[in-house]
Formats: sequence, C-alpha cells, structure tokens
Amino acid sequence: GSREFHSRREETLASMCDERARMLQDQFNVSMNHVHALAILVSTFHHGKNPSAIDQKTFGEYAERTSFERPLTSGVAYALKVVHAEREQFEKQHGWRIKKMESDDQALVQDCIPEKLDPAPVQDEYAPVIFSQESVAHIVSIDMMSGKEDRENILRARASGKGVLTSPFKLLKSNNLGVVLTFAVYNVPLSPHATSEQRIEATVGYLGASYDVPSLVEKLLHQLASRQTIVVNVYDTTNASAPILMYGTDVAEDMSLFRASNLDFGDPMRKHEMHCRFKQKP
Ligand code: WA2
Repeated sequence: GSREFHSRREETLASMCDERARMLQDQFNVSMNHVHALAILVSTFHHGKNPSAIDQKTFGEYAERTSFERPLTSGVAYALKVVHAEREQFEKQHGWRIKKMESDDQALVQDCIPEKLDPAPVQDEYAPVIFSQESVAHIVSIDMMSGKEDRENILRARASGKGVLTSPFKLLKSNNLGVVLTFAVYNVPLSPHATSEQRIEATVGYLGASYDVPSLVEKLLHQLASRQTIVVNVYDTTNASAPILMYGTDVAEDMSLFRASNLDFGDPMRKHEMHCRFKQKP
C-alpha cells in the first residue's frame, strides 16, 4: 500500500544520504591526516634541522606532488609565529613586510594582491605565511592572525594540539564559502597531557589547509550516479538555531521527505550535517 511505498522511499533516501555523508566524511578525514603529517614534516625538516631543509620551492613542490593525498583541499600553507621583537629582523631576512588581511578597500583584500595590501599594524605577535602550495600562493606574507576566522583557528589549534576547523567564511580570492583546517607546529615533542600554556610556549608555526567546500563537494558527488535522483545540501549546524549553508541551494523547509545525515569532521567544536531530498515528488 501507500504506507509501505512511503517507508521504502524513506529507507532508500536514508541509505543514499548516509552513504554520501560517509564518503565526504572519510575523504575529509583522509586529507586531515595528511595535513597533520605535513605539520610534522615542517617540524622535522624546517625547525628540526639547521640549516633548514625546506624553503618555499621545496615546500611548494612537495605540496603539489602530494596533493592527491588531500582530496577536497584547495591548498596548504605554513605560517610562522613571529613576536613583535622579531618582526624587523624577519622582514629584512625575507625582503617583504608582513601584510594585514583587512583593508579599507575590502575588494583589495578579496582579490588578494599582497603588494597592494597594507603592512600589518603593530601587534604582540603575527603569523605571516612563508610557504605555500602554488594554488594559494596569494596568501604568502599575509598575517593570518589579522583575519578573524584564521586567528581564532590559530589560537585554538596551538592551545589544543588538535586539528581545528573554522566556521564557513569567504576565502581570499574565492567566491565560495570555505573552511580552514589548522594544526600547530611545536619546537619540542609534547606529551598528550601537556597543558595549553606549555603548548602555546612551544608553538613555532601553523600548518593550514583551505577547503573550497562547494566546488569540492560538487566534484565528489559528480563521481556518483544518482545526481538525477537526490538533492544534497551541506550545513554547518554548530549553532543549531542558525545553520550555515555550505553546499547546495537552500529550499524552504517543505514537508517533503528529507534525511539529515551526520557529518563528523573531527573537530568536536563544530557540527555538520548533510541534508538530502528526492528531486521528484512521488
Ligand atoms: N588559506 C587560504 N585561503 C584563505 C585563508 C587561508 N588560511 N584564509 C582566508 N583565505 C596558513 O592556519 C594557518 C590558511 C591559514 C594557515
């Protein structure tokens, strides 16, 4: 009867949605592990060797050649922790000023032409990007602590020692919403029981990856059949009363059959869900 038909449809939708959510979550988890390994690479071969065995060219090539290991990421970069007393020496050594992300002309920031950005105003400390994959070369020299989402991520990453995620925000040089994943790099191996003060003290930099969510989810779903069958949306549901749409087009909550599958991106501070519907009404 129609009830049986309805529950069959419900089961089909649930299993299709759960499968897609699981695929996205697994790909995210794989790339998160590789970003973590890159943080250890920088710790070992940049901070652990004198002279360093990594420069921009080496980092860029290695990042590019291993990008197949990080599905869903649009690029990786490394920002150094620089305290104010070291700023002048740092800028001399690199031959450029530390830039700030904010500007009176927001278009300059979004287009991200570092030569046109203002030098960072005096701060206790900075996080200028020194190494990057070619795809995010436009953030080199920018102080990542001068952007709200990047700054919060940096502070949380170094105090926790875990990989942490931003809320969705508009990435530089992109028209889409994305998220940034950050791991802190420490100058000594820390015990899992180290306090956050010990972690902050031992911090030397921040390895981050950016995820351009809409284009990357699109790529993932494209590989699957069923694109004709279901509509997929991805939300950041950290604030349950104000979910943020990260992928798809928002539809007014109608009463049609829909499934919410949980997505675990490994940061307990953030919640995500995949919502699926059938395209055709029965
Ligand atoms: N990476 C790429 N595009 C961005 C961005 C970012 N952050 N922020 C805004 N647009 C080097 O956590 C350290 C990367 C930040 C890492």
